[in-house]
Amino acid sequence: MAKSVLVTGFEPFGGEAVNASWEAVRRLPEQLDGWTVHRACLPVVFGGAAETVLRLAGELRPDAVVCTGVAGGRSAITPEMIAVNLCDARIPDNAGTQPRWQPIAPGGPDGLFSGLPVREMAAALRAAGLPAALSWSAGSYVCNDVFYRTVRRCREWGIPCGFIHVPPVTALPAEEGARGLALCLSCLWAEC
Ligand code: PCA
Repeated sequence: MAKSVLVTGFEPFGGEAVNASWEAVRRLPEQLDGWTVHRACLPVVFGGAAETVLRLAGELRPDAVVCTGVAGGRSAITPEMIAVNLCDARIPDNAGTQPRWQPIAPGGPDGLFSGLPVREMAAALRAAGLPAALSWSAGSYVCNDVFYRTVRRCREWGIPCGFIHVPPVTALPAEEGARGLALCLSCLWAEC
């Protein structure tokens, strides 16, 4: 059977009309280098976003999971290196919840490294002329929450999982975001 990857973006939040992550993900082809690319748009909701990814992953049984979100203020595509066990929301999520300084998983590890080949991804992006940098922090909002929860579960399942932030569409057009994500996915095949 063809290998597959589940790639997610997010719905808009914080009063924005679009979310660059879903704008990039929805432009990805359904087939890439012989892999099936399953695409999904997640709600910007603490806990609920990760539940959606993990439910889909349970149904689709992909060989890898790559979650993406928009990072306001960044101008480069940034594979995230580490998820932290902390929720601290500057603004409420789309369900109106605003956790402050709370662990995601009480008693869980403080940090979890990405299971993606993040250095290779950043190098591939740069080689293709796209702005790229490694990031040490996905923040403490819903993106980090999804990152932490999905990496933790995917480790149990034995499949690579991680998170990539993209810039807003005003800083990088969605077509370029999609081109960048496709390049990142190409780095994954060697890992699966
Ligand atoms: N970015 C937010 C949540 C959803 C998104 O696209 C974040 O960085 O946490």
